[in-house]
Amino acid sequence: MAVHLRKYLRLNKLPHIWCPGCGHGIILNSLIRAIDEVGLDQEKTVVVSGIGCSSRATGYLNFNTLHTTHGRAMAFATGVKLGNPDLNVIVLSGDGDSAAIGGNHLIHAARRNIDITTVVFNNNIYGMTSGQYSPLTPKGAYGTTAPYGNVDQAFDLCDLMISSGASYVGRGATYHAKQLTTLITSALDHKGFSFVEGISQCPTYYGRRNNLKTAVDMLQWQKDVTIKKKAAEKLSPEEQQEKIMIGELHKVADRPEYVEEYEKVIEKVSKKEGTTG
Ligand SMILES: Cc1ncc(C[n+]2csc(CCOP(=O)(O)OP(=O)(O)O)c2C)c(N)n1
Ligand code: SF4
Repeated sequence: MAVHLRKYLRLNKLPHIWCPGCGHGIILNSLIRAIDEVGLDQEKTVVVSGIGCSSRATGYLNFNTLHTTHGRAMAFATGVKLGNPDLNVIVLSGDGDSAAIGGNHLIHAARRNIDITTVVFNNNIYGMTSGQYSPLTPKGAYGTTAPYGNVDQAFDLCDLMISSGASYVGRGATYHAKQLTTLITSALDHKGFSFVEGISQCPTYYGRRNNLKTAVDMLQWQKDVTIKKKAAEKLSPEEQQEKIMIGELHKVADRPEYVEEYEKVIEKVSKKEGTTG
């Protein structure tokens, strides 16, 4: 890692505990580079995570960090942002953490368009608890709780975020680490709820069960299956079904932001009650 980026890490917490070949470190690297690019003030930045391999990231980041309970990162983050709107608030979460137990918090944060940036580390599985299937495990894929193939239809979490009201949505992958950095940079720059899904690899649990035995196999799979948004637009709907679209998927600049809306109400009521000058 470049020397000037070391200040963003708690070096005394390293080496990290992620398995060899895990993609989560690549997403952390992209996040750090994006934070540096945007020039966020370390003292004014709060990073919140839930529980899971992905959520270990807050342990390594040298910011104000909250490692909260499973699925509740967004609820804590919403409280932090409303308590002090001057803070930059970032949520880091796994696909299980954000889309299963934390699913309601996530869609309501998007609905409110609160100025929080969320990065979901999507390894398609519950990594920390040894490979149970998650809402993002593809139909037919294997997990410890899907030994004969998952029968559930997976969420497209980016589509869910767009329809819930998120004003910035992007999807990247660890294979395309530079693009992932660019997406997180744009998300951090964006005012309103910004969401980036980072496709990550878990060779230990997802890979081994799905005939992708090594991290290299998993990265090759990402390379084969992902397609940039512009290129995808040239494909038929059937061909698109076979691919995972990456890039900036959605951006609107004019949706009212939640904290600002909330503050307008406070100002109006304060004037009425005569509690402001
Ligand atoms: C309330 C509660 N339920 C279940 C658990 C057990 N648990 C810990 S991590 C985890 C899943 C993590 O998976 P994911 O969010 O996909 O992240 P990953 O580990 O794959 O990065 C679960 C179910 C818990 N800690 N708390
Ligand atoms: S179990 Fe999977 S997600 Fe967790 S650290 Fe290992 S490779 Fe990464």
